[in-house]
Amino acid sequence: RLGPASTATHPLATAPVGSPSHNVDGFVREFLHELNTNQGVTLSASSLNDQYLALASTVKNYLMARWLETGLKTRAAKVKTVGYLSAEYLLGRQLDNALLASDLADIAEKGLELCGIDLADLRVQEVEPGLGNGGLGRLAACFIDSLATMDVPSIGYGIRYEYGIFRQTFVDGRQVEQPDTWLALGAPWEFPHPESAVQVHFGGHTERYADDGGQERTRWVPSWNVLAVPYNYMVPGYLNGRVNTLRLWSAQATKAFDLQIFNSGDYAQAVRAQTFAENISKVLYPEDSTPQGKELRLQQQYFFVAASLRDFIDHELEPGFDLHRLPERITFQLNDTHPVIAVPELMRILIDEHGFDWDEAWEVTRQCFDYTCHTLLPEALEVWPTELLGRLLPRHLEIIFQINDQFLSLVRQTYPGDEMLARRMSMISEHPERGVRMAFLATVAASRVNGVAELHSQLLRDKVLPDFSSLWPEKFTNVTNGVTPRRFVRLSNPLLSELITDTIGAGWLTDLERLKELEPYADDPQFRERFAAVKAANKHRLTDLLRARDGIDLPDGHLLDVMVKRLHEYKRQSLKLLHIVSLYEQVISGKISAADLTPRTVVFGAKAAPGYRMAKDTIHLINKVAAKVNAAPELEERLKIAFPANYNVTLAETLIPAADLSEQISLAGMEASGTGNMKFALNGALTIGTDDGANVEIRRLVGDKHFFLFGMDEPAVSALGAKGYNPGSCYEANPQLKATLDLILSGHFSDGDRHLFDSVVYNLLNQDRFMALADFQAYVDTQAKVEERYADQEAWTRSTILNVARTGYFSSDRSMRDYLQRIWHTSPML
Ligand code: GPU
Repeated sequence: RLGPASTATHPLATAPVGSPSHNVDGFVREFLHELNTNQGVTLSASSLNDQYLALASTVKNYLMARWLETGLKTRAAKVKTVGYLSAEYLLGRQLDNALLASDLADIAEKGLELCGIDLADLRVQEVEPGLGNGGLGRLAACFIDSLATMDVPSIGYGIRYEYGIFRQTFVDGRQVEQPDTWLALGAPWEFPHPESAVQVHFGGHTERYADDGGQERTRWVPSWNVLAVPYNYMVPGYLNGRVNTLRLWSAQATKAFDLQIFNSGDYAQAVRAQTFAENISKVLYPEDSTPQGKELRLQQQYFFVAASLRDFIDHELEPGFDLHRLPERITFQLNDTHPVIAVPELMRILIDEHGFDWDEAWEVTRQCFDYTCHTLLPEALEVWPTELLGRLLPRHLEIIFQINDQFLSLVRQTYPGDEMLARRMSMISEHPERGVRMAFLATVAASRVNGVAELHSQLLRDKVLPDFSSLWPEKFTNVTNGVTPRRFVRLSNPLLSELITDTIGAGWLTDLERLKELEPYADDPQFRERFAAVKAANKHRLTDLLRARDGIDLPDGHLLDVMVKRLHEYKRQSLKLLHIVSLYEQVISGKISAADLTPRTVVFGAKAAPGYRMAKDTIHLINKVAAKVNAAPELEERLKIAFPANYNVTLAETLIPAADLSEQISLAGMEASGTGNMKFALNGALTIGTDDGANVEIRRLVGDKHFFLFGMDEPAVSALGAKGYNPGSCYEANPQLKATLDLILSGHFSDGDRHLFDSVVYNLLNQDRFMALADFQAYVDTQAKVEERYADQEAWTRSTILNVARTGYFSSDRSMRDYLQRIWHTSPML
């Protein structure tokens, strides 16, 4: 920091200057001013991009006073802040959300019109910040929106990746990844603060020394460092005047690097060193629900966590604050294990830098952290090799060993003689190499550990962390995920929002349980007609988008069946595909006629992790099947597949409101929660789903009659696994399943190549870890029930209305309320 910026006593020095006038005139002035002064162009000479950037600046200017006031007010109140630590924030486009939160949407539309500009043309200029992979990153974005809307002081901390999640393209049906250059045309929403950069250290060794009082102490002597430059983003609450901060860190080489460049004479080598430092925030790891055991990834994790703790302690707290009282002022939420290195980092700060003794430091640290687990897949739990940790963060590894020793002595004290248990619970695993189990470290350190849906939290206790939940039953809790209704209802579905407000009045957007008031209207034929008209209009909106975006033509009048989520075996896109191929096979082989089919378009949207072979092969297969099915005259246009590339938040916003059927078909016990499932229900789609994740709660709320449940439940899955599952016997026993798989194996979808999809098909036949074949018949039968209901449009619409009316529970505002009560023990600052 450069020290106090000003000691001026003039009132304007401490209060923000006023906002532009909140009317069309004021808006146009501000917009033209931004265009002239920021973009350096006149209106008549401006490009669309100039106009978009000027519009973004204009909206920011309206929010600015509120942002500054929020900071002043929160600091003065000295209340507890929620520090959300997340390696991912999948934000989606910012413009519409900022317009909505500042109540400027209408004013901007009219003002721009006066300037001869269509707001819609500027919206599409924005490249969404895709700084996350999928559900986990999008959840973080929903949570910070809700915290701001609920007036909770909070800071989101994360990484400003220069390249976000890759842009997916298809070449001959195969996924090809392109870099996501989201910053290329300007980044109008961010506020870089290079002057507030903090140093983050790596490497080196530790030493013991005696302090002035003769006490033995430890210091870390690191061997290299980088600068972490904060980029602040506004997180505006909905019409409530609060604007919180999202602080994302960008890596920059330190001056020491620059000096080396100057002194060494080896210019190329020095620049390489700079590149090395700046690589840390270069790119988002495109992994989802699989850990990346890469050194750079660990560097990223420590980089953003160390910068965030430093930032909070040195810059958010008042100078001289007594860190023994830190838990009164911050509660850090660990979004999965990615930020867990924050635990030994806080211990190091307290002990090595502030002279705390071990017990004091531990007492503070464990009160400062809570941990959310987002998975049950054993292979998705991070384990960092001690060799790597020790090389990159030697002091942290020492501290982890000491936390572990202390923890294991507690275990031995509590369960004398049970050495097996102590070994099972150790944070250090010995196979296949020595490594730190980050989930165990998080569980030991955290005050509270939560799963993300009721079933998931239960399985977390029973299957992933059973020893820990016996030791500390009260530590474990559940908070079911939620989604922000501002983005995923109001902005993405304006017609439905209008209909809701028309029917039950305003106020539901911040009190989503009020959707219940729609229930009686499910029986009102006039309302049903209006509701169905909204769905039809949303389908047309999607049709227009997909034609322009992807050159895809959606047929009219089809049941729109949508499966959008990361491509993962456990999510079972392959089961959806088998259903389609089965229908197709029955028609081309003459078992049924095309007239028997309910006209249906299946939409897929899915990215595969670039290194995940099976997922990429599945994408290839879907595209190949799509090509064949879409061209088959036998189907008489009654079955279509659309697979638009590069599914992202922006596409979701148009796709979800258009959907009739939501596919949530993971193997029971595998999907921690799901959040897409909630978005679909809230937008009037019916779910076909397994008894998994938050599906369980959706079904309980909407009622069995309005949810298409199929397949094994989790106990059945476990039992089958224990008994020994043989997918081959499903194939042999089910002639239609056999015909379906045989058609793929015959080369029908691969121009006669009988081996192109061996990996996918033989995996299903021989291994099928996620038991797609076991659930095939139940799935197909339940799809027939879907078609039956769809044939009765009045009954269908009635069910969709009840889905909307009964799923207000899934607002992320409710999730935040649960976190506040069960975990953070703090309240909104009104
Ligand atoms: N999830 Br672990 C991710 O998106 N990425 C991950 O690395 C891990 C979990 C998802 C879960 O798969 C999904 O079920 C859940 O709804 C979401 O996190 C948010 O909790």
